[in-house]
Amino acid sequence: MKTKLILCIVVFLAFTSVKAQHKNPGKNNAVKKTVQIDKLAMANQVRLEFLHAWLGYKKFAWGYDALKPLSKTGHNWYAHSLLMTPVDALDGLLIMGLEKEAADAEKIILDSLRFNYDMDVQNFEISIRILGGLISAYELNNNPRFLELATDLGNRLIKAFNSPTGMPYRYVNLNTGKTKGNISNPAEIGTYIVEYGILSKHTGNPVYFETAKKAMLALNKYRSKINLIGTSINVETGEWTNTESHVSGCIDSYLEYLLKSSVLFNDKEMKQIWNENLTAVNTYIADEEHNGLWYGHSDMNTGKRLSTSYGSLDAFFAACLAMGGDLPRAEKLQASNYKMFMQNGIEPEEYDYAKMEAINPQYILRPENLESAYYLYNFTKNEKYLKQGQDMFLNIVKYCRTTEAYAALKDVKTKEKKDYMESFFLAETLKYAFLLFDDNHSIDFNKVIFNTEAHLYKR
Ligand code: DMJ
Repeated sequence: MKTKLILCIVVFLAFTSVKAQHKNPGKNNAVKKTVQIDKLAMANQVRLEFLHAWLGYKKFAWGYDALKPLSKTGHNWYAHSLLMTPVDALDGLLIMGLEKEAADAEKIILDSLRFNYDMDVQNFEISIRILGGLISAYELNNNPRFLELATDLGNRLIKAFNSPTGMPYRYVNLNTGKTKGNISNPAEIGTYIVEYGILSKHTGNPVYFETAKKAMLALNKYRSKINLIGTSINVETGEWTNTESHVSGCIDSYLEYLLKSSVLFNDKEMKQIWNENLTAVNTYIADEEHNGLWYGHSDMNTGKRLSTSYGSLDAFFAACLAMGGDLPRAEKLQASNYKMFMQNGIEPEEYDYAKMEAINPQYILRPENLESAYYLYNFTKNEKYLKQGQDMFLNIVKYCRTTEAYAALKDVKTKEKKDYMESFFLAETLKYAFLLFDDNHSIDFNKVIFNTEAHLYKR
């Protein structure tokens, strides 16, 4: 069983790995001479820190959704655990070659994860973390029980889409299918097509892909005359309840999934919608300030600037721009991302780029800045992105590490810690850091795609 698992991972990684040298030997020899970062040492250090955080979870919160690293206890999102941290961490453990730990994660998932609970769950979060993680686990180890779990969960979550418009409600009861939360937002409406599309591929049942796409098309119908979307919308009527447009939380991953679904499924309709949204975003949301390129907030109907607010979530957009082919803008935005991160050593949740000061000073171990450094490095091979990644990662170690794991920060200025370690710290932040430095498993973007929680799938 173990040999079979290792064999599958090796085959998967061989399938996805195209070392940069193979693609362009001349260019990469040149890069090699000037590289000052010891990538191997950095990859090893990230792996050790991943293990440190994971072992903290295991020691104090095994079986719970997440670790509270200061009180050293476990935390569940709902009445019953959905094993969020093991599911989110599993593909990272496999990619980093932490086989014994991966086996323990697999065992607890296969032994005890179940979904037949009378419990309202947030459709978006459970989809990107749990459904997304289970599908990735299935692709990595081919164990049909992961696909069974994913299909069971998908069949429960899909009931959330049962609204007059086809846009999903925010919450769904896993047992009864009863929904609630008719005021939703583009991210929670349109971040399913990657997971659902791949579930359709593996099960042969098109309903998941079709349902997710229908919701995106419904949302697209309500965009403004200038092609912008707002922050919140009623999924029953299509009426906007907040018309502020931006690329931040509540909108971010909808844009990401327009682009990723167009690539993953070669979907022309999604490609066109992505292009139209992107043009509007670059016209009305982008903001060239004295200190660089940023994306602020504007009214979706008039395009009028409402605020110069940016933040750690917005940092993902540099990766999107790069993947969409706009490297000049992507590189400019990543320069701003890095500036925001390093100003206090760690980036704040929300940042006023005109005043260059934190609006919301906390840092909850978010990945987006490292994610964008990783994408930019992959597309440009410019070693400055290795340096950015190294600086950001080492500062996270410096300020967020605890004796037993990692903790969020209440304030990036005081560095006072907060008693929570999000599962995405393992699923995304440390995975992107590892992949940035790791040469053996470097991912060829033409062969894999990441969901918004950094779970990776074959294209
Ligand atoms: C993750 O859960 C996902 O990346 C999501 O799209 C928004 N951001 C968090 C991590 O910051």
